[in-house]
Amino acid sequence: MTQQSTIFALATAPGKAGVAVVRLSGPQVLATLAALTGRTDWQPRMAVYAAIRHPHTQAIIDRGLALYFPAPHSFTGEEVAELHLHGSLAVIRELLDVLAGQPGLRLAERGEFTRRAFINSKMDLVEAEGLADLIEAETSAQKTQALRQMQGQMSRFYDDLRGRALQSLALIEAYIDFPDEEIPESVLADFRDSLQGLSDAIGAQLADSGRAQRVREGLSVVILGEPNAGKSSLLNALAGREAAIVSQQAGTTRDIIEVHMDIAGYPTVLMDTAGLRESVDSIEEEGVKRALARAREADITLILFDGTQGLPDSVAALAGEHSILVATKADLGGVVPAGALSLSTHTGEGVEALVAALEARVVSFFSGAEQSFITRARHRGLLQEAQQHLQRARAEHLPLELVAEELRRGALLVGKITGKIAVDDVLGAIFSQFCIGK
Ligand SMILES: Nc1nc2c(ncn2[C@@H]2O[C@H](COP(=O)(O)OP(=O)(O)O)[C@@H](O)[C@H]2O)c(=O)[nH]1
Ligand SMILES: [Mg+2]
Repeated sequence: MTQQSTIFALATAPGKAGVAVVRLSGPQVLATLAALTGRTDWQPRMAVYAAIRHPHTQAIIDRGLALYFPAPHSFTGEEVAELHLHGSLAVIRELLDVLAGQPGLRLAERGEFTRRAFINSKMDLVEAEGLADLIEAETSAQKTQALRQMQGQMSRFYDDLRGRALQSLALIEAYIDFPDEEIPESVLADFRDSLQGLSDAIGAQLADSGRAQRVREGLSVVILGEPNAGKSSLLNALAGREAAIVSQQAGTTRDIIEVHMDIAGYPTVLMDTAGLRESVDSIEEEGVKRALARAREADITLILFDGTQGLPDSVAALAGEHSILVATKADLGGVVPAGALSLSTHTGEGVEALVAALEARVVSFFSGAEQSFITRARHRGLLQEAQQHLQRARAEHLPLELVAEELRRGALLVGKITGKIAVDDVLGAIFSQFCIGK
């Protein structure tokens, strides 16, 4: 049997800093601590101030704190140690070199600490993804959701679904095993009810407008309008920087320019698009095509028109319930139709009101997002497949053997979400998204 290697990595961001943390996990942890510090009297989770020395030359690498977390009460469930040293490039390089030279030690791969935590049942896949999201979180809503997921709120939902499916399966299998027993009608009716309930719970999540997924990825806000309507100027005004080129020359913006913004604590992706017009230029024409495609997928569209020119019918036609109509260049005068906002990026008037209107839309889109559990396309895909099997299982007059088979497949698919049924390629895809040291 090959012994599990002991892995190590810089757990803090690389670069100069006050403190750097190097983490180790695996069977050689205590031996390594002894080799580096000469000490063997480690108390669980007690920080010890020590000189960290080169094991052969005894030259001091740095002085710092060392902590020991005995298995299984550690992040990975294995023997773990942390070394808190000065965040110096030279110190870190020397320590990592020394560790690499120790027998049985090697640098961790991306996400390998978390992968080991999963293998040792410290967390399931959905919780591990929550941890990845927490590290990626930039807005407060992302942080709150990631913490909920990391602490098992989404996992409980999936575990409950799987448990209910397995219970129904057990019931059906009992009947299959005892074919001579008379099945009371009421029991079958209960069974059908519980399948219905299961399917409804999944259906409610699938029917959600993707709020939890948008918390991770950002709500899309697309700016649309004719050339020179002032779209790029507005994007820059909202972003507070010159992200897009502003020009009197029509057709300047061709590709889509994205700016990530925090609106009321929620992540949004603001997109500037090519002006909508008939074009002889094939690149611009492609830009217009992309603009319209993005607008169809957008959560919110800002429909802009030059207030001095009025709202063209072709632009008004793009407005839907997710749109905000905006007359631009208010400093030049013009008439604003009812229901539209009016602003000028040159004087700044009306920009605050637009931001307030956007905030209100964003907050209302996300309200109740904590009832929404699907945070990733991976979860949605598996849940959709599971739902298809459950719906087939509910077909009238389906032989019980086939009902059981559909239920088994449904439960299996739900199990894949949390990793109750783990497939190696799925694990690779998930843990490779982590940084080294996590
Ligand atoms: N007077 C005035 N001109 C503006 C305003 N916003 C944009 N413009 C001008 O309108 C022209 C087109 O602006 P731009 O943002 O590039 O429009 P886009 O083609 O829709 O992206 C530029 O010359 C801008 O300086 C505004 O609020 N007031
Ligand atoms: Mg533009």
